[in-house]
Amino acid sequence: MAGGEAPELRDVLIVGAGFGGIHALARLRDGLGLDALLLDAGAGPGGTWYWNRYPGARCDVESLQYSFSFSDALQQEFDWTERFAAQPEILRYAEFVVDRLDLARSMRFDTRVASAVWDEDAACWTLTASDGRAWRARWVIMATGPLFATHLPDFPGLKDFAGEVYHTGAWPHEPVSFAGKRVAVLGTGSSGVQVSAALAGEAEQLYVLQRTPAHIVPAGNRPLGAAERAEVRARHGELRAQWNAQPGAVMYASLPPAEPVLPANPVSALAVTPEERKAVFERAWAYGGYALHRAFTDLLTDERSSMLATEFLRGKVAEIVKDPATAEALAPRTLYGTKRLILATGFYEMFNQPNVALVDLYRHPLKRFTKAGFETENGHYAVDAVVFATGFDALTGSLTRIDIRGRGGRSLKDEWARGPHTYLGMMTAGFPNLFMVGGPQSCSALANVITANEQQVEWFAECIAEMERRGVTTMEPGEAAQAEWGRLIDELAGPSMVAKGDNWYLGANIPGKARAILLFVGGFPAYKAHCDAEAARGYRSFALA
Ligand code: NA7
Repeated sequence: MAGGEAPELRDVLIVGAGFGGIHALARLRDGLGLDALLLDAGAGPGGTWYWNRYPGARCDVESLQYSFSFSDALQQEFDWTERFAAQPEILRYAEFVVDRLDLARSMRFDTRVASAVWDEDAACWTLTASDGRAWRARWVIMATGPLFATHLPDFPGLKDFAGEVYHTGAWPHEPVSFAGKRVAVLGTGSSGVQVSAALAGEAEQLYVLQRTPAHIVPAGNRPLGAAERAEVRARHGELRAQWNAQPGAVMYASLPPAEPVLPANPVSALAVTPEERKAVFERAWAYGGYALHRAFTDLLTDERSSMLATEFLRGKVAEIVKDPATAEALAPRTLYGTKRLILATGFYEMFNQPNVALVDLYRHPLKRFTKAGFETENGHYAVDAVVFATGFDALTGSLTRIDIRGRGGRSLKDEWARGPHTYLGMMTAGFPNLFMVGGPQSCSALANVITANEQQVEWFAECIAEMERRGVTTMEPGEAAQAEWGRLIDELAGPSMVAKGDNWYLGANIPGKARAILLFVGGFPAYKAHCDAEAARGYRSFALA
């Protein structure tokens, strides 16, 4: 601790100033009247939208839905300008919320929490920052986000590369110019697809390094008008209820009647003629966004139907990309729905530009980086800058990178070495009074994360209120309930495409990470029902002492 001072004592410490942490602070400080303090590694709020400020960064949930519902004032006062908001606007929204709710006075920035240690005798946590400052509190909310811990593979020769190196998930705050430069973007997940499309218009030469072709659909982004905003404001209670009844707590698109919602089709993709199927897929494609998920009922549960969606997307790539070899390499080959669908604007189209080239790492694997660029089995490419869009140690990484020690010094990282154990994705046995927002085994990253976060924050706020009413000091889930939750997580994922690919939902994107189902695949309404049932049972699955 700095200067030998005693750690500041608070009621509750919140880690992370993303949307989960912002809401937790508002709810616990202003709703429950607790002495709450929020700590964040960045210099301002926004969480993932603070760090992922790469060109082209944009949310794949519609702005009118990807926003808080807990405060009417917030819903009424912020003017979203696009159907899918870009990062600067989302960051502005986070700052607006912090300002509007007067939260900054309870936030400490430039504070990277390095450890969290439970003190058995005092029944409280000590959080220590990387610079030695420390705080103590009875409750800790880890609002560290599902997509925070960036992943940079250990590429041979990277330290020899003399050019500029960036990671989409930790983008510099100063503007970066790629004009007149030869740039490589490595990775074609959402981040790689977005940043490449943005750089294609700026870089002199853009190489897109792809290992696995992704499933990509047009976002269908467009400006939002005042009339649309006004309608959603006027009807937001009713619309929120409709959206929250969907598995992903989200609906495409949000604005009836201007743009009627494409109804989920209750028919199997296998039950129609090829012509009918193509017509339905085309309609969903034209609609944009996640409408394709709703084109048929079994795209995410039946491998044959899933492959039909892949086939449809292969055809679309061939229609758009003029060079047949490039089109073939870009066309997805794997099951639809095994990885997160990517919403793009202009990605396939940019390969028709003379300054954009695909480097197919599947056919010609990357050998090494060199001083001047990189080398594949197909030759050497000279570049001035490399942008890594190689993703995140998702869901668990932001927690296991902090040295979290529970009862008897138990290490969370060690306990989760073979996969996370939680109850409701919110608490874990042996780590009392530590709540997670957007953590593993919840439905956060498979749903509209803001809505999922809100539901969790409301749940544990009520939980803390109940502890106060009962006069108990600690709360943690029982091992049996936790084991049962783990079985449910596996069971739900069984038939789903999520369990059938090498994706970050399973930890399969990180070499050496245990493969485990990291999310509740049963949908937001079912997840919420489990949480509500636990509260209604009086938190029987928890030890309250
Ligand atoms: P993703 O979706 O995990 O994408 C990472 C990309 O990086 C993906 O194309 C990977 O190819 C590629 N990658 C990772 N490691 C390597 C190596 N070693 N060699 C070659 N290529 C590699 O991360 P994003 O940041 O794009 O998106 C994460 C989420 O953020 C997204 O789903 C949205 O929810 C927002 P691979 O497919 O593994 O062959």
